[in-house]
Amino acid sequence: MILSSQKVAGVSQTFCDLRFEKLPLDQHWDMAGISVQTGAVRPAFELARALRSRGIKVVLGGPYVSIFPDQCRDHADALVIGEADDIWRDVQEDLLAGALKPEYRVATFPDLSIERVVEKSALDIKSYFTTNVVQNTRGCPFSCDFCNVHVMNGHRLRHRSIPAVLREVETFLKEDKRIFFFLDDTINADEEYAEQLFRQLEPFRIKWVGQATTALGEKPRLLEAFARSGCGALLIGIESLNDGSNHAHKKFHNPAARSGGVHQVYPSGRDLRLRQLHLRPRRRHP
Ligand code: B12
Ligand code: SF4
Repeated sequence: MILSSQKVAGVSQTFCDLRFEKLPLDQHWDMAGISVQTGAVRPAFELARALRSRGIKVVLGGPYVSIFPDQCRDHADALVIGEADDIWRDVQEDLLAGALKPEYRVATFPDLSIERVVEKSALDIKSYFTTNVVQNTRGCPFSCDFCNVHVMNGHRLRHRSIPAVLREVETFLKEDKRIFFFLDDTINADEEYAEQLFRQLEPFRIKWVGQATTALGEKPRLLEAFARSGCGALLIGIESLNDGSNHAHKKFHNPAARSGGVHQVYPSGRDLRLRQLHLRPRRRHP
């Protein structure tokens, strides 16, 4: 959605979600961009080969490409290394000019406080459980050694402006009234920002899910703001209840000692699983 909203005159973009669509290989495009996650490297490279054998230029981007560009070079005409929000336009312009470069490396993390309007026009809305996916912040202050987010998006939390998020929610609601997924890796990482944002989201009367840490259990004001703004569930990553194991993997939040906090967040004590906890806020739209 973010990249297909970066429009260049003379270029039209279509989107194919390979999770449930088959790529119509009988059609011709000048270029195909493939988003590569680590678990999908092999099919991504196979697809790249098939497209290139048909004379279609292939650009690879996404987490795997940004972290392991050397492993990807042979499989693409161009690589985009890093967050492509501002560089995708350059790639399209170079394609038009017949001057595609082998590598586009994003020098600095995009400044998220600059408003970039995100459109859903490339999506077939009815094919999804919801298309209301919104990212308020990017980056992660933590350094869990099994995770690429802090490598790919940096340790500093970058925020979108609250008015820009509110405008996006308002616009998205016109096309799709279903639940929102706030994609932030830790929705409570900046508690002040989160409280302000979710208090201002209350009037929209949305339902939403997100990802949080157990620190939330010790923040009743923030929890209340989440509940009142329509929070239906939060995913919390608890890889182990053994702090020795957690610390060996540089995971220091969600410690076992905070299980009291977890009970505060989850008063029913139900739905406790090792990887995810589902939050049931006590009050919703009183
Ligand atoms: C939301 C989310 C999901 C949702 C997606 C919902 C939806 N409809 O969008 C769900 C729950 C379905 C999901 C599932 C999975 N996810 Co997930 N998910 C995320 C999360 C939290 C946000 C993704 C996102 O939208 N980010 C915001 C956008 C702006 O960032 P981005 O995707 O990186 O894209 C930027 C750049 O990478 C680049 N870029 C990306 N693609 C491309 C393509 C081209 C051509 C170009 C030029 C540039 C480019 O430009 C973009 C703009 O800056 C990320 C963590 C994160 N912070 O990114 C994990 C993450 C992407 N998920 C991950 C994983 C492992 C999975 C699963 C495999 C989990 C599993 N075991 O089932 C599945 C895979 C599903 C699938 N087949 O795609 C990993 C990937 C790790 C890796 N090294 O590849 C991540 C990074 C989390 C982590 N660190 O573990 N996920
Ligand atoms: S807190 Fe989450 S996003 Fe941040 S480094 Fe750890 S696992 Fe990754």
